[in-house]
Amino acid sequence: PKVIFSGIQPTGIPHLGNYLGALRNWVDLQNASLSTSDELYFSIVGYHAITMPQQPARLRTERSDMMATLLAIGLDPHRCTIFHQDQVPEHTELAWILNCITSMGKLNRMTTWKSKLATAKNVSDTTDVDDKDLSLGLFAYPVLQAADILLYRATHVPVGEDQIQHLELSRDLADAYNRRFEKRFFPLPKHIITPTKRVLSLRDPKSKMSKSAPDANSRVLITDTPREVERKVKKAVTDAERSLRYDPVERAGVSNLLSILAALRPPTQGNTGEGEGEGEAKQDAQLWADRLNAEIEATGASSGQLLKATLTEAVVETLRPIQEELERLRKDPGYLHQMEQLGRDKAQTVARRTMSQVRKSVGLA
Ligand code: AQP
Repeated sequence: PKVIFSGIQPTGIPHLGNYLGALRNWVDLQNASLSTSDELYFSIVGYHAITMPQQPARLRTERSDMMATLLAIGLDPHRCTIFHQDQVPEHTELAWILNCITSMGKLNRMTTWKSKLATAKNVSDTTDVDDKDLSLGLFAYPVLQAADILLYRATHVPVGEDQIQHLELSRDLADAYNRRFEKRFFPLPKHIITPTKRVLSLRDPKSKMSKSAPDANSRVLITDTPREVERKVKKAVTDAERSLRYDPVERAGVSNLLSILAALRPPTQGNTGEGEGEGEAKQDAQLWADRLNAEIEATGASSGQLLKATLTEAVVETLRPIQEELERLRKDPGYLHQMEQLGRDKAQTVARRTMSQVRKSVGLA
């Protein structure tokens, strides 16, 4: 059986990229696990959230909001272990041990680190900014992520495309640990990628949709009201061509909207999006383009307007039940607290078992 682990930072309300690239896939995996004995761990990674400057009061709210969100999208705390990483201190203990077998050179090559470094250089008016301005914690971020995964001896990790390099590092570290301390102790985790592995910014379809992008119109949050969704989708970058075509190179804006639409409403019957490959995802986006083109032909509608109206409706419909459930859960802090305890206890049992073996193998107490 598989052991599946994935995490999300409590750094704000998830956007459609987080939802389609990761969270919805978690629910699909949970539902698929009904007929298997796969184990599922989904973690809210508070220790990762403090690698960038953070306000304590805000972090507190966002931690519990994220727990409510995970329940609202349909994760079942009795079928999965849903927990706060920062309630299980073994994560930092294993991270330390892994830090000691990770080379600085390897971390220096991580693209997420390099892009944070580039951003830090851009926003500073001095030319000699370097890694002094970013924290050691941010540099070691992927090692903590490896510790999260390995602590549960996970075999599979569902993530978006931006995390593939980090997952390769987890595999390298598992292998390095096994060679040095105990043969075959950690499985080498594999990634599971969703067909919508990279949702792009609505305003700048060259970059990914991201929580930290300064333009709030670049992302749809899962708590956005129908009016906000409509407004943001209306402002999305498209082009002036009469018909639609899925062409991510030449028509990035239109193609991004088509793939979001196809992910939310798979055009082929019986197609749930589950277990789908990249090929089918492209095909689905093109099928939507064909369907809308037929309507453009018949009615003379503008391609951009029709695509945006259809997408708005699909987003609003997808988000409605999630938002209703989220509202209900936010009013019930007692239940959320209870679910946090449940998750922590389940995670801790496994984490303690792994660490006691790790300490022994490494030669520690
Ligand atoms: N645009 C995206 N498309 C597909 N998947 C995405 N993920 C993030 N953005 C996209 C996936 O979401 C999961 C949670 O990631 P996280 O908690 O690390 O969130 P994040 O990366 O902090 O979210 P952002 O928006 O990317 O924040 P920034 O860019 O501000 O740091 C992961 O599985 C990730 O792959």
